[in-house]
Amino acid sequence: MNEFKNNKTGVDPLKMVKNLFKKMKVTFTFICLIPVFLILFACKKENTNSINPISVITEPTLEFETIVNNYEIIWGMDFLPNGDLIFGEKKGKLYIKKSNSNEIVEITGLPSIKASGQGGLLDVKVDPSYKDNGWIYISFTSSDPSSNLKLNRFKILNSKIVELQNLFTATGPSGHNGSRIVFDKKGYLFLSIGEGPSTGGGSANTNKNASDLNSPWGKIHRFNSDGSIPSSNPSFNGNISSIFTIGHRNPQGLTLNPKTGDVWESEHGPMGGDEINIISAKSNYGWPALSLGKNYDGSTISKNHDAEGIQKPVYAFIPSIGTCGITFINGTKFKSWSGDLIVSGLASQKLHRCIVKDNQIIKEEIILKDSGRIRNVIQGPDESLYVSVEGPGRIIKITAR
Ligand SMILES: [Ca+2]
Repeated sequence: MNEFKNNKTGVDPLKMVKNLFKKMKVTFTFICLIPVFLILFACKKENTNSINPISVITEPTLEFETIVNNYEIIWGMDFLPNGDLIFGEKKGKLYIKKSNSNEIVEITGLPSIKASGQGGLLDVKVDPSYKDNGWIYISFTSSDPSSNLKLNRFKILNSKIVELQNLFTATGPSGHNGSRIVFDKKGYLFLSIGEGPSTGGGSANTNKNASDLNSPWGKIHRFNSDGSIPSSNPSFNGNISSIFTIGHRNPQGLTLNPKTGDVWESEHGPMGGDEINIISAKSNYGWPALSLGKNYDGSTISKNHDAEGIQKPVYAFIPSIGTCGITFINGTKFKSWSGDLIVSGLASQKLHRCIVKDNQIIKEEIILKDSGRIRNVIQGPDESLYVSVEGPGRIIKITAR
């Protein structure tokens, strides 16, 4: 206002010079402050960059790719050391998919397999020392009259099975068969076997196989890789020295926890009460006396899963999801998911990620859904997940980025 007035009156040049200097001083101060603002802005941006990746890298980005398609139910699958994927169809066929190509070769010469109900060619497992010994293991229901469940091993020469050996036979009628094969870090072979013919639990149960120490059914067995019995196996008061744990209903999932070295198991409950268990020697897991589920007629099996000397499940799915193959996430590619348990769901038709902390499952979320019944999941040597889905039988590869 004064300036305007002074210009109007046109007097006092000294005051005008003073004002000019004052203006220049303000402008100069502003120009000097620009780099300071720029530095402050740059620092702020740098801080943001250093924080953002922390939240970004905790979750992987997933890519899904179907690598095997239009097969029957793919029950068992495993990787050979050269990266080839060996997988079986429940109806009794075995194949190898070559690594880095779409070529799939049928392996001939399987033993005689009876595929009906839940039976057929079940799990397929490659020996941890395959490079040295070439052994591959399968579990299956045999076509002999008593529908025995068998554990065989063999080698493959020119796409044909050779040196076939029977390591174990569970005599008696099958039904709930299990059955998974897993090796622990010490090289012991674990085989899960279901209770056999399905009945209810609790007072409705007429099938006591799972608690019968002279029945191979409803148990988890432990062998040396040649089928002999480890001298450190627990001693039950029965006549089957391969029995490691008892009281299992239908354990269709078995996997090694790479961090702890424990074997983890999944088994089907009846209506509700699908279980995740940690397998420890000479333990009883409760079936048929105890279950968190109900019988199919709605009757109660037990009030809870608490009883002296009985192992409680680490986790129970209520309602049932139809637990089948399970695997732990190992390595670094799945980032914060490392150490979590991936559980396939037949009835849920979902792939469940179970967040594990201190040997407990603290949270559950879904990775894949509405794609068909999920039969099995394994982690490959490339750390990707390989998921067997039904209808039609296919293998979906899940890669983490
Ligand atoms: Ca149980």
